Amino acid sequence: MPAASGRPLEPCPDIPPNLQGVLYVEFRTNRTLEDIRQHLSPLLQQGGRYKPANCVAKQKVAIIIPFRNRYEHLSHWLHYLHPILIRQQLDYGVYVINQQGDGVFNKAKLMNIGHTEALKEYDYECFVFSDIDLVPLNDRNLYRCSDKPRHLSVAVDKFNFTLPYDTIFGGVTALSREQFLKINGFSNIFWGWGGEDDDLYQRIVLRRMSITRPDSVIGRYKMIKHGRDLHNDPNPNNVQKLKETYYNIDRDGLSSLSYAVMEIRKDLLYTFITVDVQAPA
Ligand code: UD2
Ligand code: MN
Repeated sequence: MPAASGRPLEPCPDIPPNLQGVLYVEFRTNRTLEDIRQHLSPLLQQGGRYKPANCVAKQKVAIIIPFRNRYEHLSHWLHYLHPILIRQQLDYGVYVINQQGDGVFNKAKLMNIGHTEALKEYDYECFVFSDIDLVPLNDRNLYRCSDKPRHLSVAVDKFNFTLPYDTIFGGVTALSREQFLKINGFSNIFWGWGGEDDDLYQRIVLRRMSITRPDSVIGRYKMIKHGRDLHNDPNPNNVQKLKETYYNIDRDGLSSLSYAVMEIRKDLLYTFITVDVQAPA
């Protein structure tokens, strides 16, 4: 797009110039959406959209957040993440995918839905899938995609800032459109808590990819403390499903995704999409 002067914009630099490094993050303050909106209104566009004014962003990134009844977490996340993503000079949009009703939660299916709905709006080339309760402690942890699927939440305070196991791929991840298509997205059949992130990792390996991570200094995160939500109990069946990724990968995922959009609401800070995921009765 031409700049006001008529000259085309230069690409943004590889390393964004205004990063701060280590960040101070706390969740004791009560944050209202109205305060956050006021603060960010000159910068954002409806739907939680932003792009740098003075250069062409390296990537178009959709941030996908699975959601149900975590409004306080949403405020903290928006308060911290928008300024970070702006400093990272991304052309991005924030999509909160809200599961309607009180059926069993299905995080992975919400991720697939977010990917599909975001692509209807804009030509996103990178998808960052994030829990709502994870805030990075270092803004050098770029919310961009790389040549391999990337695990961003490497050192979470809840796990004493180490990886609880080597192949963990939950929390915050970044996959390009091509990488996500290659693995047919997430599985849709992991109802309740657990397993869907390990299944995603297995899909990546099955499609002969490997993952990358930032180091454990840059990849630090703080997780908002919470108990287990209602209707999201650990599901023992998911353990068996993890043994079947090889058989399911082609027939279960983006290729079999079925859902109904109930409402799309544009806030300045995010696009809120309420969906019926067709939970089992
Ligand atoms: C771990 C993983 C997470 C996910 C989960 C289940 C990390 C750091 N996190 O998180 O990525 O794989 O285990 O396997 O490894 N949510 C709602 N409302 C609900 C239930 C869930 O909004 O009622 C959303 C919300 O964005 C939340 C996410 O789903 O952050 C994951 O659920 P969780 O926070 O209960 O799971 P947790 O912390 O054990
Ligand atoms: Mn959590």
